Amino acid sequence: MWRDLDPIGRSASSGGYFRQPFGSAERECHAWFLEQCAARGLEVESDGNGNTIGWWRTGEGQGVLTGSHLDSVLDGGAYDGPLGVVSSFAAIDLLRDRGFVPQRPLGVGAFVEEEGSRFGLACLGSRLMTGAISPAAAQELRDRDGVPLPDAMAASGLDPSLGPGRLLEGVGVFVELHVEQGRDLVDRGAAIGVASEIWPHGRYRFDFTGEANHAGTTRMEDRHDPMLTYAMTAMAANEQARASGERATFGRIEAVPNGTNAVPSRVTAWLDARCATDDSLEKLVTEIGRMGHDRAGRDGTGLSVTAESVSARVGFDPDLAGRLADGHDGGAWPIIPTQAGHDAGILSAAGIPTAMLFVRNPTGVSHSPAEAAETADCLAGVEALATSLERLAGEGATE
Ligand code: HGY
Ligand code: MN
Ligand code: MN
Repeated sequence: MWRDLDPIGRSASSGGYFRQPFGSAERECHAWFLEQCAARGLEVESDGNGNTIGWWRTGEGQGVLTGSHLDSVLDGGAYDGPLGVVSSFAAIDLLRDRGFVPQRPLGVGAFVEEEGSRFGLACLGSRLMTGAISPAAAQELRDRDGVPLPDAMAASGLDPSLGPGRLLEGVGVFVELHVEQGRDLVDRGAAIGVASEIWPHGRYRFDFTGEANHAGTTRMEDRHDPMLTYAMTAMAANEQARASGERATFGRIEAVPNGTNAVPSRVTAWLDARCATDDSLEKLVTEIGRMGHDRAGRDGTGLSVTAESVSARVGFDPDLAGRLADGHDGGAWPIIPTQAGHDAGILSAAGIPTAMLFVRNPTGVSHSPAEAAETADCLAGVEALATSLERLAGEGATE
């Protein structure tokens, strides 16, 4: 399965992946997902948002859902998302090899646009599925070329009918396996971990406006340069986050007209901020905005800040996390926080009992072509997921 996915959407120059939702590469991954469901006799259900679940329909009652996402960030790694999906199919194969018969249905899900890398809103598919975003608001989303979400879906052959469908009706619990995006497990010498929480995090668009002018003839003191205000704001964000042990990143920027010999008229930059509490996230972003406005006042430029995607803190069900983490030969799996958002966070916030399993990432690097995981740890992840599914769907599994 891993070899099937390897070449899809992979850049020959960087080795990174470009699997943006409803683009050809991501749709090829989705076709692969349907093939894997068919090969295992899983009954496929989809909603009008592009989310899909393949069900092993045995037993009765609310099902146990696993799975993850197949889309990537721009120039992303191979594991973020797909490792959870491939491990879900492999765990089902392992359970079947062991003659395990689930007492309740087992599903493998693939949620669209988890990264928000095309339409700017993280976990768009799972947010639509749970009603965390309204269809009306989702219809307003556009990609960088101005293509509206419904048009992008229709162009890929989907009939967009956005909003909460019935996909979650049969779901009693969700467990998502994901490559760790950090070094906690490698520093602990542990191959598998369980998530305790997801930090609150958000994405904010900073619009800096200035005065276009000649790069050579305009004296420095006569300029109203939005690039300068942006640069000082980026410095301030970095200093603020360092001071409080939090995270602030400007990773995306657009300058207009983006000319080499002109002072720009406008600079748009996106801040990704992540903090341990909702309150400290609010404080950090407010402070960065304040410092940006202060600098704009000195540069004679303008600034407006717009929150584009905000995810509140998610505390996963501690009993469920403990049930999955305990009772293993090598000792209990560590229960650790993450600063990375996930569909599991959205389903948990929607009230579905949810857990996450992490697979050790030897470097901690993610959202990069260099993202990697050892095969032995990935196989340990399949075993861990199979064991977890057994506990959740086996004999005497409680609701
Ligand atoms: O950006 C994130 O936190 C996640 O990797 N989508
Ligand atoms: Mn992910
Ligand atoms: Mn990611």
